[in-house]
Amino acid sequence: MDTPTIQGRLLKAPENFIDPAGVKTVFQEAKAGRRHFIRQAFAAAATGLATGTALAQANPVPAGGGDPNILQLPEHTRGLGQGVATDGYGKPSRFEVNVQRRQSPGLTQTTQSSVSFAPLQSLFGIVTPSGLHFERHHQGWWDIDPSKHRLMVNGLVKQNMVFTMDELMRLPSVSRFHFIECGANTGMEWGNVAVPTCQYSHGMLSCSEFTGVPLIRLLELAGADLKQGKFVLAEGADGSSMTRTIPMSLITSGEVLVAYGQNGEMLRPENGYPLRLVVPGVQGVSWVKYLRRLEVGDQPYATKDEAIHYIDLLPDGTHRQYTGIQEVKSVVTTPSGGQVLLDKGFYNITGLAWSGRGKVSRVDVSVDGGRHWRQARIEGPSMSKCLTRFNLDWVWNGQPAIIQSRATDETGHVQATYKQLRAVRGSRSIYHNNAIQSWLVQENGEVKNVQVS
Ligand SMILES: Nc1nc2c(c(=O)[nH]1)N[C@H]1C(S)=C(S)[C@@H](COP(=O)(O)O)O[C@H]1N2
Ligand SMILES: [Mo]
Repeated sequence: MDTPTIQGRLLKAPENFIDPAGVKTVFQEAKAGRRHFIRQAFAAAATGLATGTALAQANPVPAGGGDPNILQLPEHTRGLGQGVATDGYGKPSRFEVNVQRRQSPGLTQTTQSSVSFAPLQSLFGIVTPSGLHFERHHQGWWDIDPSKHRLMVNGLVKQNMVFTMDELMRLPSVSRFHFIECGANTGMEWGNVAVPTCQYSHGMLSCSEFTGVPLIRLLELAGADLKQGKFVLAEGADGSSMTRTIPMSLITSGEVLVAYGQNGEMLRPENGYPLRLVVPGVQGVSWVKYLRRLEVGDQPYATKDEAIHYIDLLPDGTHRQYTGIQEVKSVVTTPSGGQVLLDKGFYNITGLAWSGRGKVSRVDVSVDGGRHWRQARIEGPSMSKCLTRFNLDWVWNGQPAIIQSRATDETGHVQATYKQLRAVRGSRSIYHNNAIQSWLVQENGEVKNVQVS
């Protein structure tokens, strides 16, 4: 595992880690240094004349003369900054280099059939920057030439149709914010605690503004038989032959999009450029990337990715199929596993909540392992089938604390405890684990992933 403890803010760096100016220092400064720094600055200004010589030595006299008795100013205040467009496509600050999507070593044999997890603990608000969007590929990603890409619509239609990207992009478009969560997110935690951080426990989750054409428009153009045609098969153009059955009821509601846009620009290649299906509320596998074909049919297709994969193993040994909706779920992202609270005192407990059935209506937070709950503030837009940010004020008294969040959605579904979930689903499943997550804050400030029975 590459530098496993460096996941983002509030993290203590391991001994051998050379922190360029690290986020940790920001917090240390906030704790002890800032007032001291201000006091020093004032003292220097007041004794300006007396310390004039020392300052003049430390501070070069500007070319062409000038007052040497000025405060010691940093280079970025005295010098000339960089010009525009040195980076035609901008990048994050070099100080943010530890905010990365990461793989879980040993999870898969090849990186082409693997997952990278989004660094949820380092993100603000609800939008996942496109470069940090989690990735899940069954056979590697491609950067497909959009001028050569085609989308075919066939099956129970009057007229088979083939669209070019240009043709699709001439149609009226919509833009909507939605989360995408892999059905296997949190899947490693079914039996016991397995991973250290929320990046690994919940990071197969991202949220973007997607732009595209409602799939129903394309079906109308092709004259689809919406009486007989109860399902649509979606097929990707990569070697994984990713094929999924989408129920027509989701499509006629206008929610399912054939999308080319993500956060204001074209989709990233890793996320399906130039075209992917967006199926709000439904597990990621149905969001077929490199989308090349849609077939209207009268029954589910029972493809490999729905007959034998993405199914729920139940305690009696049977499997459940076609359980694609991502039920109500939430996770506290700070404080979370791998982070370190530097001192007791005030903290903003913050996290994300979402539901595949609609809006999140309420989030409760406990700091004592579920004995008492306080209602968290839901911040900013609370949209349907979209990530929702919640915050709660908390003063840590330095004692061990177990932090949990419990979300409720607008249909009344409430997130279950592990005990409740395992009673119904067992502990050997992979998919659709939406249990309440617990983080233990230890006396030394270190935060650990734990499960409360
Ligand atoms: N064509 C194609 N579509 C695909 C996949 C794939 O491997 N190939 N993986 C699926 C799975 S399992 C998930 S969780 C999501 C992941 O989307 P992302 O890589 O944009 O995060 O894409 C889905 N669509
Ligand atoms: Mo997935």
